[in-house]
Amino acid sequence: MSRFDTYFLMKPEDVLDYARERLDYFDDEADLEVAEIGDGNINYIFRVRDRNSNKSIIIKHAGDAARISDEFKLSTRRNRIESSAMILAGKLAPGLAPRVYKYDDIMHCFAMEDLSDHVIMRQALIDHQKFPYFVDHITTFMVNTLLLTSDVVLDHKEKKELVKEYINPQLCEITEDLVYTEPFNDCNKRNEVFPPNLGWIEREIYGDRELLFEAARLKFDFLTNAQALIHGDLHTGSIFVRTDSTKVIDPEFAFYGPMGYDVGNVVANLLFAWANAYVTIADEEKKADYLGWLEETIVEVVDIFREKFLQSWSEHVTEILARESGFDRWYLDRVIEDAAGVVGLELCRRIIGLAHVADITSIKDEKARLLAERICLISAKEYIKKRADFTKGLDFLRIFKETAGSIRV
Ligand code: SR1
Ligand code: MG
Repeated sequence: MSRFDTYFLMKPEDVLDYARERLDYFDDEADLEVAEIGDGNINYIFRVRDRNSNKSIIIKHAGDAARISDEFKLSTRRNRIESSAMILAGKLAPGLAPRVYKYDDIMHCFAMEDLSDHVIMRQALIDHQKFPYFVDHITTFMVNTLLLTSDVVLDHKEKKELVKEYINPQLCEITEDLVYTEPFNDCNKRNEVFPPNLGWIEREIYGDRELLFEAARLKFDFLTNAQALIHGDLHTGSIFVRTDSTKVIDPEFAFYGPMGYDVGNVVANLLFAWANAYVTIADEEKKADYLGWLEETIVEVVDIFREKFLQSWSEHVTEILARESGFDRWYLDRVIEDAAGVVGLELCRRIIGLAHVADITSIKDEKARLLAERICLISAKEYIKKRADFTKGLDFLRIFKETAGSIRV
């Protein structure tokens, strides 16, 4: 009998014992230390390191509620989905997801590669760092994980088995509420609006019936379009970067949903970095240089995603009717249209809803933060309402830059 035969919420000392007893990773003589390093909204993340060899590992552990709020009661089994989605992503997109060493369905934790030599991309962008391989890596990750898990490539019965395996109702409900509903209708009274922006948001967002109608259409697409195994939370806080390396983490929201949800999340979170740099970098030369890199990155994420998607389609398509001439472009244009809608939703929800982003909340000057929020929200309305007009990378950038150039607060 071991105390790890029955689930309990582990404290750091328990994790040390767990690593000794249950992981076949450290030597018997290892001198282990542990630190809780998580700052996410949901789980507990521990790093266990052997002081002798400097070998280390990450243990991700699920509690029965989200860390951000006890209101979110969640099954501790959620990291089964997370660890298996991470393993699958590593197979489909080699090198772009951390290695998973073990999943424990009793203690509801899994052990994975320590990425201490990487940093979380959101903070790195706030610190104005550049990542020359990011576009290549993230577009490969998205094309491979999305297209290769879809009906275009997989046998339809095999795909339906995966739909079952990745059914993820509780985490999807969080997204349905926090991304698709509450930013447009504060029905659960959980929104956290920056006070100087409240009147504007009540009038221009909650009061815009056309916007609410389009958000409803997008919500029903998210609820019903089992297109591919999506990451489901692909923001810059879910991406670890080093100059020459990108690792996508945290696929706990994975399920069969619309491909555009992942693409839109990446683009929206690069736009948050743009808004941050636009209002915080004082030196004009530095500002132009960094905004220039972000702009190129945003445009290329869309354009290179398109290129690789069509290439991969031509290599991997198995579905007979999907081979019809022109169907690939028609399908891809729908993905990009969905992505534009999601850009708008993500821009709204990270400013209006419960879960904010540091790109915006770290802006200390009140007027500068208000300006950054308005750039995001005014353009968000266009991404959502006019999503059918978005095809290329420049379409995504243009609306944001035009908005920034035309508003004052
Ligand atoms: C209750 S969880 C809040 C947010 O954190 C996660 O990273 C997801 O983005 C979720 O919407
Ligand atoms: Mg996360």
